[in-house]
Amino acid sequence: YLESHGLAYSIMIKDIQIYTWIDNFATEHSDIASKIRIGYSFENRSILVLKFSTGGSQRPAIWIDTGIHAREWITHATGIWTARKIVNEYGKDRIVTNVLNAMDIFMEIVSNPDGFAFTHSMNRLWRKNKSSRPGIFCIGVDLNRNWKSGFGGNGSNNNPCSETYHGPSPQSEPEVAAIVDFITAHGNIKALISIHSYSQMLMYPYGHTLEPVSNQEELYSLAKDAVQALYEVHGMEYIFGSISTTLYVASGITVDWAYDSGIKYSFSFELRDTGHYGFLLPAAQIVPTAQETWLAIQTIMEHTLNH
Ligand code: ING
Ligand code: ZN
Repeated sequence: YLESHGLAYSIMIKDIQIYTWIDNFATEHSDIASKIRIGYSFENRSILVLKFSTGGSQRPAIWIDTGIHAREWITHATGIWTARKIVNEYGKDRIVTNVLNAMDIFMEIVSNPDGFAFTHSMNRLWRKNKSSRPGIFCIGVDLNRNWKSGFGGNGSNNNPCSETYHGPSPQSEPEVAAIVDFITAHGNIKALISIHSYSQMLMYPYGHTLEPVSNQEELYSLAKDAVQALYEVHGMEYIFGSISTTLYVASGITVDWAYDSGIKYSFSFELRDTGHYGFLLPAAQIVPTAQETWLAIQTIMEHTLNH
């Protein structure tokens, strides 16, 4: 039994192809990129972060996560494209070079590994993680409702069978706790960009209240500039504003926690499209989506560097 169990386990932790890509990427670009394991998922998959750094220690940093929601495949793909872009442009592109000479960049590409595996094996449209608890029939917590800020409020659900189930308590999910612990221990993250799909939006806190954040005018004008830069690439229109006023009230979300933890540049994207293909965005749109998103990310990174 132990042998077969061990075998099943080793197959399981290797089952996401994208992990092989991350391994190879960190090896091939070891001068500037490295792989950090910040925790384990509910089903014991490694939670990996790529660190881009040109030196220093605990430099101010930018955090980017993709794939918090399993079915939002364009976000993982955009993460991969962006990681490649960062290593290719360092020493060439002015913004990337300036940013990486002073700051580090952290990228968590597979932020919901169990859910991501499940979208490949069983259910392409799975959103939540895969946690289960004794006596609870339904599986999964919405990892964008499990954060401390406004936990359990409007726009989150108490019912474990809901797609927006917030979980039993803040950070109850290992995938969320890993990020909270990492960012808190780091202590010098200046910007956080949490990437979702779809709807073509760039948003900032708050989600859990209609109340404006203290630097809302700055975030508004930065979002405006970022969306304009994005538009100029392929003419895609993104709307922008606070989450609660642009989309809907949502509580316990990543960027609200980040903002309340002192990360004053906290943004969430909703990438392409506006609903025609939705989560099933055709592969032909991966590169154009990543290209335009990159211009917006660069705008946010440069502003963070200069403030
Ligand atoms: N929509 C988001 C959701 O979690 C969102 C909307 C984005 C809320 C960013 C808060 C922050 O409901 C998707 N597509 O996941
Ligand atoms: Zn999402």
